[in-house]
Amino acid sequence: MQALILASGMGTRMGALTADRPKCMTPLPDGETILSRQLRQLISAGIQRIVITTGAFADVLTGYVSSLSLSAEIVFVHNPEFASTNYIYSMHLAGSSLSGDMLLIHGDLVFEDTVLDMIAGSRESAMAVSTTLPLPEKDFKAVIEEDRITAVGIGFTENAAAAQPLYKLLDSDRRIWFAKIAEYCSSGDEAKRKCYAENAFNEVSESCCIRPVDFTGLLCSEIDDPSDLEAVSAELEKLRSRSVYMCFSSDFIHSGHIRMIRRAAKLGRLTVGIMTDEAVTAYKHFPLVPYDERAQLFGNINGVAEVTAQETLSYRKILSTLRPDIVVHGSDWRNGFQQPVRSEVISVLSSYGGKLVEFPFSDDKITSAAEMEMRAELALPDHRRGILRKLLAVKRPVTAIEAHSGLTGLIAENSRVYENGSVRQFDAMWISSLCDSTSRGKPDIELVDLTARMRTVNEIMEVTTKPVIFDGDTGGLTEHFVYTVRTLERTGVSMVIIEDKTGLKKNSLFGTEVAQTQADTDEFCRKITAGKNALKTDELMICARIESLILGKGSDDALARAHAYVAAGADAIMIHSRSSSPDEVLVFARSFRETNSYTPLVCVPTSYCSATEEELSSAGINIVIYANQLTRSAFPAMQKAADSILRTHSAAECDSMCMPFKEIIRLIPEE
Ligand code: SPV
Ligand code: MG
Repeated sequence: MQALILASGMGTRMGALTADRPKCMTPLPDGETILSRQLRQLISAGIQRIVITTGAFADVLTGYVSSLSLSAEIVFVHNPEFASTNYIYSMHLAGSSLSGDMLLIHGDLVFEDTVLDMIAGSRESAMAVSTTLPLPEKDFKAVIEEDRITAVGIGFTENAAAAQPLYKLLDSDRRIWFAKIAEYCSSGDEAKRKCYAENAFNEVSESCCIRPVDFTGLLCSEIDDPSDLEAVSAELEKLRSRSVYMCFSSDFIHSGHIRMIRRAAKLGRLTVGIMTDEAVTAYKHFPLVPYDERAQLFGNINGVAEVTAQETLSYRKILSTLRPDIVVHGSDWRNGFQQPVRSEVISVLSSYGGKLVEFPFSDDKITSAAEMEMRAELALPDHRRGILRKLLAVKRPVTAIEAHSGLTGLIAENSRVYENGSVRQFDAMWISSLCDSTSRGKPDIELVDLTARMRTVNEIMEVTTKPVIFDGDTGGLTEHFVYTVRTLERTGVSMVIIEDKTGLKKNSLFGTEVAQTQADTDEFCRKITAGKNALKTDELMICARIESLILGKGSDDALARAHAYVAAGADAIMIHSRSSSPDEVLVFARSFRETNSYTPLVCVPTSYCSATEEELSSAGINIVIYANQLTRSAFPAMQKAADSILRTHSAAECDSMCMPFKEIIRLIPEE
């Protein structure tokens, strides 16, 4: 790509500053001139051929440029009629020296590197505009319609944005505009050599596609008179101390991140926020790489001055602490669930004069390829098994939902709701004995054997990445349990819950309506200890489930058992209840926490479904399991569909209750 700098003008409004030199040679505070700054920026952006139009003080200008010993090819095109024409004529004269895509810049424009990057990096023709700056009275405005610039000039106000003469023109647009310019300049009409080149553009704008590129918050100003020079000089001073913030939640670094960091670092001193494990967990999944390592990785990238922890998806707290001048983000968050986060950032920034700079996001392919790879890794048994323990350290409560098949596993894995710019999702999956048995049309009496249960576990694990909590019923004979835990450990299960029952187990929700026997405490303790001793890692957690409340034995019995099971090695305690109120579970949890603050507590609010996660967690519960809701909601839906077909002798009525077949075939993404 090449560049055209228009530097033929007289610059009379600059007074003494242009008495012996062209305006583009006006010195800036840091020792550069407007032109030498532009040339340096263009060359460092990779531009190797630069055409400069000259007019007033042409010799001074060419001599000055050659004294700069630049590494790019510089071509001068002189406009001998500079005093009586406008830059449209200089562009006309330069036209034959140009080919391909180009940048077009007025020689009195001062802009920062990022603005040039945004324009030069645009895939389409582009012009620098600010959609939020007030419309300038005497300077250019661009009319924007459907994200295209349809006219540029001083007089427009409707759908207009402040615009600066910094363009990228793709070859096709350049040809169209320059052909019109040639027509203007060869028409013999003097007025058409004195008008703006944009007058010609406005006649052909329908055939061109120039996109507005928003430079709001960044320096991009023309210098027309000494007061402009003063304002721009002050801006340049400010740039030196400008602070920039951007945040990453990623486990891996790819070329897109490096590009973003490079661009952000050009804006000022860059602090990178790294989302804490807790924050990443809440919004995506438990990070593969822990916070400290991620902070080190990002901290070592060139351009990153500092790293800091961002504790939530919301930027409010960190922005209030750091008060950066600029926040950088990919433009992808304008759509999707992060919109409220973005709005909050804009409002916090505007409260103290900070600005948001968004870079176009073009790394979808790299990101999704890396994410696919990461998902594969997340699903590996050795990775998945330890996640629940890690989750327990950063999140309360951890939530799990029942899954009994690949499909319900996918629902547990992928269900998300977006709430105020944040995401809510389940943390883990519960492989319920009730639902696993029910889906096979069998009673929940340990009739479905371990081999069949493991088939379900594998089916679910094959299509998911979240940790699995396995309902181990009574755990069977201690002599069998020691083998079961090893099988679960090898498979990547994170927790097995065994209930303190003995004999023929029936589902707890029957309570005392059926004959059920609670296990002897010591005997159950021996099972727990044997299970713990059989394990090869300390990642698979053995959770002891207490049935005292179910069997009407009261809270004291439950508490005594809980302490005994913990002493025997239980990694967690599940307290079960079939009461319609959560009170007995809450009382148990609070009492247990009086003497034990560390052992995770698990509960299953099926009968006391009115309990909220907040209520349970504030009493000391760590894991809330929604144990059967997918099975219980699917069954009536299926029953209704079957009844409807039988009743109406047709599938027509039932069709409206069903997912469209186009969706069902796309429900399972192909990898
Ligand atoms: C299960 O889901 O299989 C359970 C929980 O064990 S409950 O059905 O409430 O006993
Ligand atoms: Mg069960």
